[in-house]
Amino acid sequence: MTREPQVSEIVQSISTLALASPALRSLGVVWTWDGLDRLMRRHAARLARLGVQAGDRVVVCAESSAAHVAVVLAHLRLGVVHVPANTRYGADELAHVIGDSGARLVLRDEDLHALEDPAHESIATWPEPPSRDALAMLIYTSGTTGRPKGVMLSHRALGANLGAMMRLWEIGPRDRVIAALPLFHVHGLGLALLGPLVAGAEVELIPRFTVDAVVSALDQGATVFMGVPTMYHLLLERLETDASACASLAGARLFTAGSAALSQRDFERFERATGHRILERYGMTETLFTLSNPYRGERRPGAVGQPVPGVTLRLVDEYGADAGTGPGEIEVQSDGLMDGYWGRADATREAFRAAPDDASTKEGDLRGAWFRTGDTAVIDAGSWRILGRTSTDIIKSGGYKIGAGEIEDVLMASGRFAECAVLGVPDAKWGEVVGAVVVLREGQAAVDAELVAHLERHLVDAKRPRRWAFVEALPRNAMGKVKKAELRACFG
Ligand code: MCA
Ligand code: AMP
Repeated sequence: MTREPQVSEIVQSISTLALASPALRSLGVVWTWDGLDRLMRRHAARLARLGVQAGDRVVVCAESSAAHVAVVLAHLRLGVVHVPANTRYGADELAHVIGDSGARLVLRDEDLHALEDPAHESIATWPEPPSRDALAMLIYTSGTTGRPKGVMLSHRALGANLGAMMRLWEIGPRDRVIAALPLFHVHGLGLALLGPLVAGAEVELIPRFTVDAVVSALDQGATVFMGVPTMYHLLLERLETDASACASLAGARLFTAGSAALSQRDFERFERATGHRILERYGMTETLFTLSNPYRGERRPGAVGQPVPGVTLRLVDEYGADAGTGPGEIEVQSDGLMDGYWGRADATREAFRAAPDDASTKEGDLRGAWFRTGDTAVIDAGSWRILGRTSTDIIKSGGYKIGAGEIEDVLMASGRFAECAVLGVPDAKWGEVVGAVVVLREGQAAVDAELVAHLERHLVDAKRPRRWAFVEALPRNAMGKVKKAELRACFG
């Protein structure tokens, strides 16, 4: 049983932690809670001057920095809804997030750095903290079709789930946790930054992941590293030729992986190089973190462990009937669950299966309903194993979730193709890369500079096709649906 946090643990802790103790390291500078609190108060004063109130959405599209962290904390403290955006978005993708969220304000790097100016006005007292049911964040995530949707995360969900994760992994004041993941997804923002800060750990911010920066932070006393499998793959390229880097990593306390499947091979290579068995866990923006290998106990390669405290999981077959130990689709009930997709009651309803004894599940009241993850798993000797996605339309590349539909729309809008299909192509470094199978319209050129420019304008780096296959026609079933599984063969 987990305890219900009274008010969001995050907000509560921030208001009592304004101490002289170190909270954050960033680019060689150590920030105490006092120092962060000063930046937070300056940001609160700016929001008040601009008339931004609790419940308003503020988009932050900026690199990781101490000022960025202070802005996140101020938003949580004030009840302003934090909406982080991918820093590499093009104008189009950013405009979608701003427009869809109805943002009152958009903050870029220069706005954040202005907070470091001591001449900036500041607030003297904080207002009442928001209620635990208040919306804390909107995090944009891709689905099978259309543009990314805003996942509504409440203070209650974040406080309960991040608190449970920190207790499970025994993260606390003795730790210095590396946050090298981007701050626009829940892995970096929630698990690597907010959870550890609230648990009293120090966080070392690495604005852009590089192997050098991570090795050096671990060499200088960082104790915990959280990464996506691609980061481990990149670290391993160094570790296997650099004994001193291995020694720097060997001294750490904990390495965790998630956001995509960690290969058994990389798990074993990492153990050989550093003596550490990477602790793999599983989660989703909509549910936060739901399965984890144990901190004390056997960490199994290729498995994601057991349900996190506060989370109930089940496996179901294609009709929604209990599938026992599987294989089946994972469905989730959890105190870390989202409140739905922002402005998308239709998509929210589709994402949940009402519990049999709660057929009257109302919009906005999702208690008792099961969230359908779209991930297939099996329970093997007490440990859950993710087998893959139920849909070929979701791709995971470098830990980023990518919807095939959004890319197909951009490809068709180029006017080059009669038809196209996008799917994930397995890749040792990225997990998957985006593959496009296309039928050229008559007289159209294949991939040239103009098409590349079109893709760069509309799609962030990770979403751009890396592999192309040109075919005469796409294979379709009797219903006219493209048989994507068959297209895998196009890429050998
Ligand atoms: C970049 N490149 C790629 C991709 N991305 N190629 C193929 N596929 C890709 N996805 C190319 C670039 O074009 C460039 O090529 C070269 O690789 C280096 O690019 P760069 O951006 O510098 O790469 P990097 O900085 O090394 O990025 C790798 C990374 C990054 C640090 C692993 O992908 C990353 O931060 N991933 C984390 C995503 C994340 O936070 N996911 C959490 C979602 P060229 O050299 O030719 O220009 S939350 C979630 O999933 C749930 C809740 C959970 O459970 O956690
Ligand atoms: P996101 O929407 O970015 O939150 O990504 C959520 C998805 O990431 C899940 O639905 C899974 O498909 C995938 N994922 C997260 N952790 C793991 C893991 N440990 N193994 C396999 N897939 C994972």
